[in-house]
Amino acid sequence: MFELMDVFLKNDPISLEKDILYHVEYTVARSRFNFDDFEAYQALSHSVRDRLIERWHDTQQYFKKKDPKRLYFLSLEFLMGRSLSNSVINLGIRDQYAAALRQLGFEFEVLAEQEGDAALGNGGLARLSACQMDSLATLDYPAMGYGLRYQYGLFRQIILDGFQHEQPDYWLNFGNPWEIERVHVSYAVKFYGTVEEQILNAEKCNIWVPGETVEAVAYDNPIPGYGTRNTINLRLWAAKPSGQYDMESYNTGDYINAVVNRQKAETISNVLYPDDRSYQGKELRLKQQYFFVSASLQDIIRRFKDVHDNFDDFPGKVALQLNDTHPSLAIVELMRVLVDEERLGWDRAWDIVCKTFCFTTHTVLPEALEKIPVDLLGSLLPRHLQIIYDINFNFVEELKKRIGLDYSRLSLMSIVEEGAVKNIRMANLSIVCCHTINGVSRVHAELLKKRVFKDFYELWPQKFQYKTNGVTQRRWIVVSNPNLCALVSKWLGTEAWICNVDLLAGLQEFASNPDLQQEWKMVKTVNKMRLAEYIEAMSGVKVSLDAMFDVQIKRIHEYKRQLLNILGIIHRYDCIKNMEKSDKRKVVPRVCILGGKAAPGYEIAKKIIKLCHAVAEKVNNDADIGDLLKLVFIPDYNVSVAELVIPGSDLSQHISTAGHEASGTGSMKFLMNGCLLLATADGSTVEIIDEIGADNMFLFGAKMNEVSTLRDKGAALKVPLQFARVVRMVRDGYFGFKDYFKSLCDTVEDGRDFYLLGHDFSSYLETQAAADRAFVDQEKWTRMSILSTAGSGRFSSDRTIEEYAEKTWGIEPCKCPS
Ligand code: 26M
Repeated sequence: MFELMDVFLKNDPISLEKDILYHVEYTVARSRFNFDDFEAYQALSHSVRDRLIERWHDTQQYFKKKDPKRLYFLSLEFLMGRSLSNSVINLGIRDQYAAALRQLGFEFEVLAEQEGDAALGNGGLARLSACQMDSLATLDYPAMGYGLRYQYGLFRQIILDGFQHEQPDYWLNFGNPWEIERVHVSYAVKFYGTVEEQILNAEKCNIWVPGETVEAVAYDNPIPGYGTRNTINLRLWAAKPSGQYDMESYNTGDYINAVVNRQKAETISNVLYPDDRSYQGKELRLKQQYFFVSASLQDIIRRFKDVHDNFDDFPGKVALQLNDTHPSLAIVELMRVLVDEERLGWDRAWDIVCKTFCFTTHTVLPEALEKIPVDLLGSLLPRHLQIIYDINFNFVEELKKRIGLDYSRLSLMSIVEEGAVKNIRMANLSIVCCHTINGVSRVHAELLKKRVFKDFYELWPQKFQYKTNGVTQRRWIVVSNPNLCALVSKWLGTEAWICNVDLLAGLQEFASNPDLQQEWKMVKTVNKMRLAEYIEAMSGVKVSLDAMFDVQIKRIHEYKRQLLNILGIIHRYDCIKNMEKSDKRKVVPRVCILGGKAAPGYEIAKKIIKLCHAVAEKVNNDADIGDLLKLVFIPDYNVSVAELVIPGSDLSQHISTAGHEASGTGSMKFLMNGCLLLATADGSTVEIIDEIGADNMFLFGAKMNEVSTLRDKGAALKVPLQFARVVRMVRDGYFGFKDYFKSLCDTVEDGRDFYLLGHDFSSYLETQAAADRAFVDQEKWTRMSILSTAGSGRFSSDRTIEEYAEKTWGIEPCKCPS
């Protein structure tokens, strides 16, 4: 018999070296005497995978034994990025692996670059899920994530002649060592069909007779915590043809067609939908949502029933978190299972559902709230539509008792939107059925209460909360900025901040210390060098390390105002062009860096990308300008590009029109890395000001309470001459493509400037000038930079997750013994 410890893998460099060679030979099937970087990466990651699996098994066993209340995090999107570095750092064996690889003639960093990103998400919401999974694991919470295993992640952006083109991201091409296929964990998911009235035990009831079955197969992705044995599970579902054959078509001899049709089932999990906030009613998207929700709930209910036989215990053992409304059909599905299958009766089922679900919304735009056409839902999920109608009937009856027959309010709050096309309002459904509705920042919560969900807030004020977003310092400092990590640990005399990021505040007392300042600048310069090399390789543009690296990286959207940034760059270019030679010496050199994807159907966003390239073409090739101004667009922005760009930037821009960014999490990553922020008072920026003080950042622009008055002024709104001048340059074809840019210019002129670029332009330029002045004073700048990192503690996802655990989910840590 083995002693338990015998099966544990050893982590000293010699054992790791042997283990890597084992995987070269037997997993990758290459000769252990001859393998390249990619093969070495594959072997290395399989070796890490083994260690993850060990901890993962122990954690799942321990959770099972302890049977605590668990959190299930349902999200259609997870932007995990790369796993290798993160895993070995969280496992605490990075140095041992690096030593083992050196013996084999490889460098850890080089192999880490071989990995592609797991990009199963669009942007903020999806990366937030990934950061939160890291915190859930690190803080030992008994939690599990559920999502979809898309075969194609977010499209790859390629730029041809300055235009964005989309290419498929077939990320599984070279295998994925970070997942474990669970062929035996699979569930049948049903669609279409009819609802039949039946009599069961002398009771009339509605029974769904589905028409199509697809199989959901589990793929488990272990998520290791930092400094703990706990390794939680991210379970992603893939669609496979069902094992239930349609004998009819096989018997009629149409074998080929029968096989081809079965194969169509797989399309459900084929591709991630790019974020299109004004999208409505795509059948495949709805199928994805239900497929994922149904499989997850079957899994959760099976786990519950393994130990419990009374559903009244369900809310005490299960918290279900809806990441936006995308998984909100889970509410209806749980009702259906409890009423139709478990036969609990409506009232008991309703009580359980309401105590189990909570919902977080990630938007402020009412037009971005998800709606599903009734016809579509009725054909795909007929029984679910009935249940929604029943929920709505009860809700509206209740509401009438509370507010009387105020029909306009009743119709606004109804889950069913009447009109030419009848829709189900998924946000209303979620609010009615969840015990808690969370916003993602303080001001977001205010907007939800005062505007977006005002009527619901008046009805149920106690349901509304907020948890300001956070990001994980493990990925955004430890993995991506190892030099800063080492420096911070040296000055704080401890690595404890990696799990308790509030300790970063300890840097405040050294903010003016010349030695720290010197070392701090050194770290920044080394990171800027890496970024400069990348920029040159990607775009051929050589940039000076003395210049201020000014960065805006995020999805391209009008409200995020990349256009304001570009118009500001045109203004800067124009000023330098018209300067006396002697004045040019005073110009603070800048490298302006933009990156981000535009949704494929979002024309204006695509034009912004093209404008950026057109301006870059002119500016970068102008001999009068030289190193004083460079503009680079980094193609195919994703998580691993962010890991490279953020540590190497001096200044970052978060310049959405006030009242439009629910939170914003990019700013927090820059803040942690000591990059100064140039920002509007929007979303989480307002809270960053509270932490580091307005003097340590560059703020500008209309305030949230001014926006609607300014908008109402329309064409009467005063706009500075400089603004008119730069827009005119674009209009007149100074950067070429005159006709193409016309509609883009139209969005910001003649009273149509919805996002107030014209109004905010002067204060934007003034603030940019203030940033220039601060940069010249390197001592002041470095002090501000240190204070940014020192003040970033509140923006750790550890804090967010602890708040959720305590105030929303009611779960407690469950630490697997080491
Ligand atoms: C919609 C329809 C069809 C396909 C995809 C979508 C869709 C996908 C993602 C719509 C919105 C999606 O994400 C919204 C989002 O990322 N919101 C951001 O969430 C962050 C985390 O809370 C916040 O920091 C950002 O402010 C917010 O914009």
